[in-house]
Amino acid sequence: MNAESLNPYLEQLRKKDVLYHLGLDTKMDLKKTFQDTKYVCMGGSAERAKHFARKAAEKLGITFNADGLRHIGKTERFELYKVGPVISVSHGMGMGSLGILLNEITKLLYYAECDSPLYIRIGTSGGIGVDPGTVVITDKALNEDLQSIYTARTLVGNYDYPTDLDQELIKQLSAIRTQCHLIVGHTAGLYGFYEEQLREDGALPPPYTEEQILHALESAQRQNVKNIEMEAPEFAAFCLRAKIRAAIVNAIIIDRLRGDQIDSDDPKLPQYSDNAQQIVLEFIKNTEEKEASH
Ligand code: R2B
Ligand code: URA
Repeated sequence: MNAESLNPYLEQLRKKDVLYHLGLDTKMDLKKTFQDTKYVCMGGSAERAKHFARKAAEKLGITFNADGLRHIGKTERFELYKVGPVISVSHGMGMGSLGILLNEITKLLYYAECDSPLYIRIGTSGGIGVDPGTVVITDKALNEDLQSIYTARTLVGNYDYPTDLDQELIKQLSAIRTQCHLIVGHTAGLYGFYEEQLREDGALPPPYTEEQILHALESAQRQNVKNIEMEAPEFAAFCLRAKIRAAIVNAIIIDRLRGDQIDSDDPKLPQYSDNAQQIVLEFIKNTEEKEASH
């Protein structure tokens, strides 16, 4: 990790720091388990984190001992797996939850003396005029004003941070060929799923009209916003501040120009999130092969 961009107090904390939500602490041999981490892949759900860990093992030809694939730490809040150079971990939904995971996983890797891991969010999202099944690589992570800014709202005031992503990584990821449709575009990350994303199917009466919804979605579409989710600005801003190379790869699971409801009986739903995972798996495999041949 890039120590200069992290909290100088960590060196003192190293003696005893509890990574409470991960169920890990600095009394454990973090170096042994995590020092060789090269890719930290995260998404909302624990089930998808486990699925990705299994797929990563298959892709990299890693076999397990008799107890099979086991999570590390506790699973009350997040679920974390380590497979070769890959951490696969869930971050829950939204920027509140993601922020906790980003802080604790980054401290973990700092304590483990891990060199320069790459962070990739592999998530789901609602498309704007984009078909379900498509995968979007984010080139700009935008807030609700469609600006490349993440605002940390604190008790002493608000702090704005830029959300620039690694353009080289975007290029590398968008060159990956799988059977799914892959596009590059802007992603808006909002603080809620229902009202903030202009849904009409929340529990409370929507304060906006259908005309306003359509106007806002179409205006975002004209500004190259391809999808909407709940984590992009914080993820991008955190990684930029910490000098961690990072990318966001989201599957589209619904086109918001066609409705609000995600059909959980749709047999294609698991395939949609698999599409995003496959691109990242292919990227990891290619990177590993390239490095091995040098
Ligand atoms: C996408 O999906 C989740 C909400 O269903 C949220 O974590 C997100 O960004
Ligand atoms: N995740 C979101 O945040 N919004 C959607 O519409 C779909 C997935």
